[in-house]
Order: sequence, then structure tokens, then C-alpha cells
Amino acid sequence: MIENFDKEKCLDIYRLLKMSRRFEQKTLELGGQGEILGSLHVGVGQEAVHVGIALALKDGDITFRTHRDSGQMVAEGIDPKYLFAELMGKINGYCMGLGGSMHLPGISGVLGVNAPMASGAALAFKLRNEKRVAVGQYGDGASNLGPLHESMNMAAIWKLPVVFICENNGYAVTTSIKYSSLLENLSDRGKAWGIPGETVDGMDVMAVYKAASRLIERARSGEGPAILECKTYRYEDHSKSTANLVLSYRSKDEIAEWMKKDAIAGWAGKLLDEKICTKADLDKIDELVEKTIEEAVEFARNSPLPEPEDAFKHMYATEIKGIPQKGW
Ligand SMILES: Cc1ncc(C[n+]2csc(CCOP(=O)(O)OP(=O)(O)O)c2C)c(N)n1
Ligand SMILES: [Mg+2]
Repeated sequence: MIENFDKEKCLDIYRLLKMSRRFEQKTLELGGQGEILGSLHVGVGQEAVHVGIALALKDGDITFRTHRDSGQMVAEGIDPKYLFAELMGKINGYCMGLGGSMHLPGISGVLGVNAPMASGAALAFKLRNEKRVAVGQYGDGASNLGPLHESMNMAAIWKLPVVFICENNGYAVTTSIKYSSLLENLSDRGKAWGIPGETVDGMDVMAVYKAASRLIERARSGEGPAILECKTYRYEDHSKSTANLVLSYRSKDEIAEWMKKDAIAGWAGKLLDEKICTKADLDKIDELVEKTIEEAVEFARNSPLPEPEDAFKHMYATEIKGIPQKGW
């Protein structure tokens, strides 16, 4: 038993961490082979944040994720086969293949909009008297954008049921947080709006889960918003298209230091040290994860591509003068 989790749940947390990582690593592999076109922003290394948030959300809650959170969708229980299909541009994808990685459901490619959108959702919950909570996720880079601060102030004065979760992975593309904020902890910004702010070890799934669920339940009980900063790290580069920058702005030693705190190895070690499970239990989960990922990729590979004219579906303007809609 760790916290209130029995052996089965502890192993399931291991499975979610693994699924989240293997899903994202697989997307990079498929991208490298030309099976996924366009860019990808993976959160490999940030799994403790993704799984911790997924565990803390309750049915009916809503989260607005960042461009780096597709692994979190898998941890939330979203079927990876439809995610792979979307990333490969196939009609069985969650957005019928028309969205791609930056437009997965609940993910925005526009920085700084998640806090406003989460605050808007929280306002709707409050007006409808629903006991639901909204979460707005954002990176350290996005934390400096104006709309985020405006919406945090409004959420504070209206005591909205929203929690702002900062995934501080230390960099915005190549810019270190050291150059973009004088604060040691970005959660201190809560003081400006009169709301609580906490910082946790974002490589520790239990630390994220405990703080996120406490603040989410606090918001649900009508006490208003809070900021949770998770200090974490991305192992891969900013995106598939910037992979050539790998070591131009950070050192190999820095990456190695963070990898020592790896969330998956840390959780597995804890389960073994506390004799909650055996190595064989973990190996079995690893096998299951690989099988699930492979089957999901096969499903996506075998799914059809949309027709060219499908590009004009699901748009506000369906007829565009001068642009042929058929037969090109
Ligand atoms: C409004 C806006 N400005 C710029 C960009 C380009 N952009 C995409 S990701 C990124 C860096 C984001 O850094 P951070 O918020 O720390 O998130 P991370 O990528 O580290 O997860 C930038 C500048 C964008 N998508 N939206
Ligand atoms: Mg960042």
C-alpha cells in the first residue's frame, strides 16, 4: 500500500507511466520513418506530471493540456489507437485525421490560452452549480504570457473552481527559465492574485498526484483557484523539427542528472523496495504495454486516409470562392 493505493492500483500507475512514455517514444519513431508527418512535441521525462494529473481528475472534470501532453491523454485512459490514427492523418483519428499533433482534443498549440479557457469552463461550472473542476496546464515559457495572468486574476476574484498547473521543464524551446523569470518558484506568482501557490517535485508521481488532488478538491469545495508548479524535465528536444538543437543550449551532464530522478524508474524502485510487487510483475506490464502500443500502431496503419475534399468539412465556411472542393 502506498498512500491509499493497493497493489493493483500501484501496478496500474506503473502501467500508465509506461504507456505514456512508450506512446510518445513510438510517435517519434514513426515520425522518423515518415509515417507521421509534421512536428511532434513529446513529453518524455514529464510522465510523473501527466500521470499525477490524470489520477487527480474525477469524472466530469476537464483539463486543457499543452502541446507536450499527448502522453497524458493515454494516462487519462484515451485509446492510443485513435491517437496514432490522428497523428498519421487517418480518418479513424480523434479529429478524423484533420488535426494532427497540435490539435488533439483538449490540446492547444497556442501558448497562454489554457488558463483563460480553463477559467471560462470553471465559470460555466460555477454558474450551472456543477461540482466540476477545470484544470489549465501551461509551460514555464507560457507562464509569462498576458492572457494567463488576466484570467488568473479573474478566476481569483470570482473564486472559480480551477487549478492552474505549470509544467516547468526549465526551457521554452532553447530559452532557459533562468533568463525569463527572476523567481525561484513560479508558484510564487499566486501571491499577486491572492491565491495559494505550491511547488512540487514534478519527477515524483505521488507528489504531483497528492498536491493536484488536494488543490482540485479544494477548488471543488468552493475555495477557489490555486497554482501548482511541477518542476520537471524533458529528455527529448523541443520538437521533432528542432532535434538538431539537442545539445546547443544544455549539457549532456544536465540531462543525465535529471534522468537520475526518472519518474518511471523511481516508481518501480519504490514498489520493489516496499515489496509491493516483484520484478516479474513489472516485466509482465512492460510486455502488455508493448503489445498494446504495437496493436494500436497497426490499427492506425490499416486505417484509410481521408479524401482530399474532406479538408473542407467541419469548417465554418464550407464554400470558398475560387477554391475547388472536388476533383483535385
Ligand atoms: C502564442 C504562441 N507564441 C509562440 C508559440 C511558439 N511556441 C511553441 S512551443 C513554445 C515554447 C513553449 O515553452 P513552454 O511554455 O515552456 O512549454 P514546453 O514547450 O517547454 O513544454 C513556443 C515559443 C506558440 N505556439 N504560441
Ligand atoms: Mg518549458
